Amino acid sequence: MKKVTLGLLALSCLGGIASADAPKDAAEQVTTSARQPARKVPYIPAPENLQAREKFADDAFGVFIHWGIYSMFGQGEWYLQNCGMPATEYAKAADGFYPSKFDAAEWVAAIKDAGAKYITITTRHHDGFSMFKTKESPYNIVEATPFGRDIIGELADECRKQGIGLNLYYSHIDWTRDDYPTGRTGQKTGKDPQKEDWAGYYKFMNNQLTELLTNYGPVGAIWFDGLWDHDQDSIPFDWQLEEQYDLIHKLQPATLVANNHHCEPIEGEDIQLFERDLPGENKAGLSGQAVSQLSLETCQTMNGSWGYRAIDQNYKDTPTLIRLLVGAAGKGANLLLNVGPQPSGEIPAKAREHLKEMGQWLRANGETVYGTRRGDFPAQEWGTSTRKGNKLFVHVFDSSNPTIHVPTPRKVKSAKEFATGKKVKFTRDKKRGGVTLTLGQVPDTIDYIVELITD
Ligand code: H79
Repeated sequence: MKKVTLGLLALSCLGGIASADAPKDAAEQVTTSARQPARKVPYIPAPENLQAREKFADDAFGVFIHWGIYSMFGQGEWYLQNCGMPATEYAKAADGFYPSKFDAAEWVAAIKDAGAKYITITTRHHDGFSMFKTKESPYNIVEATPFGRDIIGELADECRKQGIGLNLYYSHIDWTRDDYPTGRTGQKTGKDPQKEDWAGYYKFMNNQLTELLTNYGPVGAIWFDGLWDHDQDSIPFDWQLEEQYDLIHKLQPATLVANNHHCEPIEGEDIQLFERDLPGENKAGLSGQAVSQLSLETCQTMNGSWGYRAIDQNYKDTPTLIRLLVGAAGKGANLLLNVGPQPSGEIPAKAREHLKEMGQWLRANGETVYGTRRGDFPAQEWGTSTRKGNKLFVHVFDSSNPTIHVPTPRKVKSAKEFATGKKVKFTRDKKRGGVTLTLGQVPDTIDYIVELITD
């Protein structure tokens, strides 16, 4: 295995796991660091890539899909590792994978109706099972299941037909292949340590990435996950990201490279990801990293699980999800909201219901979310703000106070209720700066929106 000790870019990012949903062995405070070598050749994003970043930020809302043979066990996507069973036993599930109700057209229609502008789907998660047609391993949906269909291909076609984007999740970890050098996770799956071969595994990944970026039309983003598997190696593990990122950008210059390493962005990445927390917040313990100037995305579960977990019916209600989306937009971040389809191929009914309600809300209020950038100030106890040109949308989640202070540094010219166009009284706050809005008696709503015109 190639080990690099020179030219290390030490990125310190502290992450303590506090979430009840985090893997069991992650209960203690941990330190993670990307510790990857600096690039040899500086990364200069192509013009179409820069454009894609803006389009990505405009899109504001995507739906994440975790689906694989793990869904059949109904215990989340980490089941192979958490259960500690041999990968050979786990793999037997593939023989029974027949999602008789899978319909790409239905998925895409439901997701589009929710107001999401793109889908990010797991093409291969840490279990190592490929959900697409690949020549690189027989352990894939077309060859190893009776279903035999390339669901990534079907989804790609439908996304194109219905006019939404497709991003592809790709795991850096593999708990099944012998050639993947085992890290902090997946130590009990029976891989043969004698057969670890980083060079071989790296080639395998790059060949699969080439398939993904060649066979399915335009790919919005490649969404990596798992770098943290080797963040505590005594000799920093070199994932050879420069060559891998360059390969992606060479195959599709507009494809955004994203990596869920929980650290500050590494050169060559086009967007910055946050897991289970809004940028700058760290309640779940995976997001202590500084917020960069890149376009941002926060992924979050609709209940508490990524892959289908039968016992987890603990869904966030629709107002919470809408405020999450608006709260993300207020910080300049997209929300990537997860669903975990069932073994049948259906999206759970509760998730469908919430998506539908989000769509209803977005059809009325989407103008204050899509195409906006972060607001003029950090989130306030009453809510947040988003900006589009000279419009500042003030989003009031808690309207129990008849007046609120809006600390914008810009001069406010007018204020009106977004829903009705009715004028809203505002006075300049000479002491604190910004303006005070007099809301009066406001109906209890998910998000009371005031539109300010500023200079
Ligand atoms: O795909 C979903 C999850 O399966 C994956 N990312 C999302 C999008 C994910 N896996 N683990 N986590 C998220 C939480 C990370 C836990 C970690 Fe650790 C804590 C990584 C490093 C420290 C636990 C302890 C796992 C490895 C060591």
